[in-house]
Amino acid sequence: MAENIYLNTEDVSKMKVSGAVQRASRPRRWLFPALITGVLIIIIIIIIIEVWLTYVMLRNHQWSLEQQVSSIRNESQRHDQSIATLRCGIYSILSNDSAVDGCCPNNWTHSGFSCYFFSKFPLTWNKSKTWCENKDSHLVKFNTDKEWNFITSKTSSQLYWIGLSDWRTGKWEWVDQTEYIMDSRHWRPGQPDNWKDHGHGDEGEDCAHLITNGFNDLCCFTPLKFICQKPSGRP
Ligand SMILES: [Ca+2]
Ligand SMILES: [Ca+2]
Repeated sequence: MAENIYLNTEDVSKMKVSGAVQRASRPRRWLFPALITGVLIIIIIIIIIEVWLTYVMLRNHQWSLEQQVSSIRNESQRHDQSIATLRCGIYSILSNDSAVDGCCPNNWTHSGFSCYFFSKFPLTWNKSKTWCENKDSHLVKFNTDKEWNFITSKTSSQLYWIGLSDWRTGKWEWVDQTEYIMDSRHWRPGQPDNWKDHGHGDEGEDCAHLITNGFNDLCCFTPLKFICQKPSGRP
């Protein structure tokens, strides 16, 4: 009997010790998962910060490159203008005619610092662009109100491709990839509408043309007349 009492006391003692060990080890069971979770959270935060810093760095780099491209483009335009002026001066001397009208080629119209070609034949927007480039010019850009008034006075209600599109980036830009700042006064009511039922694939309308004092976006594959522009030799 005494032995049983002794054994029971011993068991109770062991159970107390076991309980104490379990209570002592319970925090350790949570410690490892908590540590892993903490480390993972820190790693995720570091990755997010690195991705964000890389994004900011790339954006700054892109902005810097765009500024350089813009600067080079402006320099190129000034260069083209200087060449046109020089060529016009030489032509004036050789022809002994000081009143050469802007030194524009035959069938081109002079206004301000530009020569304009109003085509009498239709091409798609891309072919129009290439046609102009082959004549050392580009599809027309509208830089000033004076230019707008001159060109719209010449085109009346006819449709002409101009150097404006959104097929490359989804944003409207000039043909030399310079930014176009949306001016709703120059667009026909409700345009641009990117209409998609034109039957030339799933793309919307990505090229702009001029019609009766306003722009409309149209499927680029549509053949239209077009307007080219290049620097004149003198204003
Ligand atoms: Ca479009
Ligand atoms: Ca449209």
